[in-house]
Amino acid sequence: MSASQQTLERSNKRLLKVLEKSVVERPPIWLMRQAGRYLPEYREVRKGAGSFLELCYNPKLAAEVTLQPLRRFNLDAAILFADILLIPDALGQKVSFQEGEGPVLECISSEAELAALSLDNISGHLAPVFETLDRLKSELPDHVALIGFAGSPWTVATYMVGGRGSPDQRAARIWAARDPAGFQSLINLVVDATVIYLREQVDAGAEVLQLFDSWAANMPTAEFERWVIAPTKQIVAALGKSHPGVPIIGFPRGAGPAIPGYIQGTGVAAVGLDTGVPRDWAVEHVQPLCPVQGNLDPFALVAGGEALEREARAILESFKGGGHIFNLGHGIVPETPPEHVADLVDLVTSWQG
Ligand code: 1CP
Repeated sequence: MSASQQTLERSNKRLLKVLEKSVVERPPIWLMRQAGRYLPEYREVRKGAGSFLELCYNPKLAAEVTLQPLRRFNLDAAILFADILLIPDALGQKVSFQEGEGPVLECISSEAELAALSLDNISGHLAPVFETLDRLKSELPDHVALIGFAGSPWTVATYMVGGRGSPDQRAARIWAARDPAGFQSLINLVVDATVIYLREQVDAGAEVLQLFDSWAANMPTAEFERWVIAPTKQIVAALGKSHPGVPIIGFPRGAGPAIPGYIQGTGVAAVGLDTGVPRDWAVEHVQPLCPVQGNLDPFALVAGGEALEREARAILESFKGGGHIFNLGHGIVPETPPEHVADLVDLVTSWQG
């Protein structure tokens, strides 16, 4: 493909345009967890797929559930159907998903236990994910961008150490405080695995990457710099070297006033804002640094009607002066009526700022 064709192809995609800092007439929209249990057709595929991990490692079905929301809604991006916990699984840690309970992992609590994990089979183990991307590449409409993703090392490590999601990530926080050098070895391993994983996602067709740092809240400044910013910076730099021009969206959920330092310290191309970030503050302190994504309360999407319309319009108005990608402040919850998603997508795609 010639350079001019490449430019043409990219320029069809509103999400890529915003990430390249071009001006667009309305923001692109995609939604975190746009594939998932709120869609009856997802529940149907999920029932027949075996375990949740089996669904993630089945390229045909994973591609199918990635495409389901795009058949219903006029979204500007598809996000690979996978999970942030495929990395510990690929490293050799036992991961399972308990029905109605979320993920359960066999905990790692010391540097010695890291010896059981290995980078050797990352690519082989995750090959089905790359095949999912390869299938999606040829099936997406021209204007739809393909997003790959991984968890950020800190968030992935909180699950590896704690064995499950927790409100305060205490197991990882305590290990990091008690034995920073040992915990650093775990973070380094996850950084290396994530770089391999994301590089192969791009080779397989991902055009944008997102790093989910779901548990980046409430960290003391020095810990935030060491465990959130530094590993993210390493990943951004490594991808920038091997795959220049592929934008990475960082989502340090709950980081609040640390967000500007996160952007400057990591070099991410855009940043996700959770629902708690005040918009006026973000317009002044975040949007001048990079495009912003998100902020809509997932529960406004459950409520629908006037509450949804009011919130969505307020976000569109707030961010219309700079780079903006419309999204939620966290993932769609299972009780969301799909009709409300249709209403939201109609509102955003017909909006004329
Ligand atoms: O049975 C089911 O269907 C399980 C529900 C589910 C789904 C649909 C899980 C279990 N993971 C996923 C897919 C998923 N996970 C995607 C797919 C793409 C899309 O957005 O449509 C993505 C991007 C993720 C990312 C992910 N997994 C995160 C980061 C985002 C976030 O929500 O904060 C996290 C923390 C996970 C772990 C995880 N996987 C699943 C659950 C229930 C959880 C969270 C558990 C907890 O609260 O700690």
